[in-house]
Amino acid sequence: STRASAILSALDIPTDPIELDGVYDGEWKGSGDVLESICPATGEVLARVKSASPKELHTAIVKSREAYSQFKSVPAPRRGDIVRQIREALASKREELGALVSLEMGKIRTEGVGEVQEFVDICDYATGLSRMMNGRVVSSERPGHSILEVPNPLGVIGVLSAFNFPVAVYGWNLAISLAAGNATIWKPAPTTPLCALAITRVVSTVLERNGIPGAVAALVIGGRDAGEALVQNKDIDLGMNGFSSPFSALIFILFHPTSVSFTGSEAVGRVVGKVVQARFGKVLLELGGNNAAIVAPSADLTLAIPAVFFGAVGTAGQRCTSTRRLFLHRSIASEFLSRLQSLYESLTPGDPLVSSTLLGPLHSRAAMGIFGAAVADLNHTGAEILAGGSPWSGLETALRSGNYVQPTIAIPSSLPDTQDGIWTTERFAPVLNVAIFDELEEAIAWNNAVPQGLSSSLWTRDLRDMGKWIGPAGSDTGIVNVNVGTSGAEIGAAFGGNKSTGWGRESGGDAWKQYVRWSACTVNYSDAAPLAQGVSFTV
Ligand code: UN1
Repeated sequence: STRASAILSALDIPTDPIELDGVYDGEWKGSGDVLESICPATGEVLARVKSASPKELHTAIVKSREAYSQFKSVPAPRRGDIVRQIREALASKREELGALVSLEMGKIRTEGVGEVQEFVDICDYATGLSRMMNGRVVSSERPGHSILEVPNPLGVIGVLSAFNFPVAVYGWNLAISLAAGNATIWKPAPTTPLCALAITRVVSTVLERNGIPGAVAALVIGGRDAGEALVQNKDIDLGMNGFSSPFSALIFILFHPTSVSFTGSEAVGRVVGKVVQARFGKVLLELGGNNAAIVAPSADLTLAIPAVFFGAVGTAGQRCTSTRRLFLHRSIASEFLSRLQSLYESLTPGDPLVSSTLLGPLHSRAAMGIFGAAVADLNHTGAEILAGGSPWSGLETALRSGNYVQPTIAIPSSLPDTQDGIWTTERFAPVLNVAIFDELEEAIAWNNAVPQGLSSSLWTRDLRDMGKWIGPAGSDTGIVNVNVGTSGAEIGAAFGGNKSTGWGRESGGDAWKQYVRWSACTVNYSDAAPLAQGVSFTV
């Protein structure tokens, strides 16, 4: 369509019906299976992309290893300057890249642009970090000794990212990984190859201009096979012919893998975690969220209602931080729900590229299936459906093949502290389950009653509620907000979740410390060689 070709040509991506190379390791190539990029709003095929063959995957790993050997000796502030140049290059194409995210992933325009902004922000952060990745000097118990904690580059970082944030999540990892002196191999979700191509073009242009080997930021587009090959070091070793370990250290970032069912994300994460751990690699997991918002009696509803609306409906419910559970105090419940319902009723689905659209399509047919199954479960178990409850019909012609569903609010028949899958399973779709509480302690217990532990938010103006919420008897999630929704975290804080979310932390905070190898270096500058703990060992 002209809509698609305008966006692609603004990013110099050929729009002819040719097959695009999906591998970059310093050179562009691709001779594996062909993947299709499908527009979630219209169903049209946007492009065909040649994925990595097993041989190309191995070559990319070898080249990343070589690139790392060179890059690790580049001084960190110089690496930071390269990240700064990537930031400039991304910012100059913010609108174009944002439009591509909307076109291929399906999120609305402002969120597509916001995702590019998130990459820009983390580049700023990593540039600053490149002059601040400091270790400490520790007091030694021995005279004339110093103990230094030294961070050094780690190795090759494998990044497996999901469809829902096809730009920002890679950005978090790339920016910090580069500042830390590593090479990165990216395997994006197979359904968002164009975002990955466009980003890698921007990044590789900067690297090449600076004389840095392109394989410092390698790209291997592929499906499950490529992911497995990356995760299973053993196979790669065999193919590598003589290298003891192509990944001296390896971090795997795993968000919800595409076209895997809702149990899939945790299930696949469990496998990845075990496989990487079995060879003592490093693993960083970001798995499912099942995030709750709690509204206390003192909450300012004019803030809380739109925030819950955005948390549940924004990105069509496909953020790992999306609000999926809502616990309302009995005193405000009916007012809250009727105002929230009116907001839901005001929604009309539209082309995500049109700036007034608030509700775009789900990303894929698989996501439609997840939505359908969630709603069917609610219906079978006698839940009360307050809004939505089916796919969207009566769409304008251009969008009839799009993956549009009605955002849904339900009051399940069970209580949120049961093991009922309606409450305990992450459904990657805009379905919000509601329950009513009388005491804050009860709502906090419900918040903590699920396996996942990513994000949560409390709406209150009572300082005592806040104290409880962020304290030892409070929320057990990795992100704990007060009068701020569950989604939309800034890059400066560490992002990640506890429990079955995988305990990983990315982006800000101390996350960078995982992207380096730490050594405690004891240096003796005295003329004696005393042993620690006063041990004596003289003949
Ligand atoms: C994700 O949903 O996979 O906090 C990442 C947020 C975004 C990142 C979400 N900054 O919602």
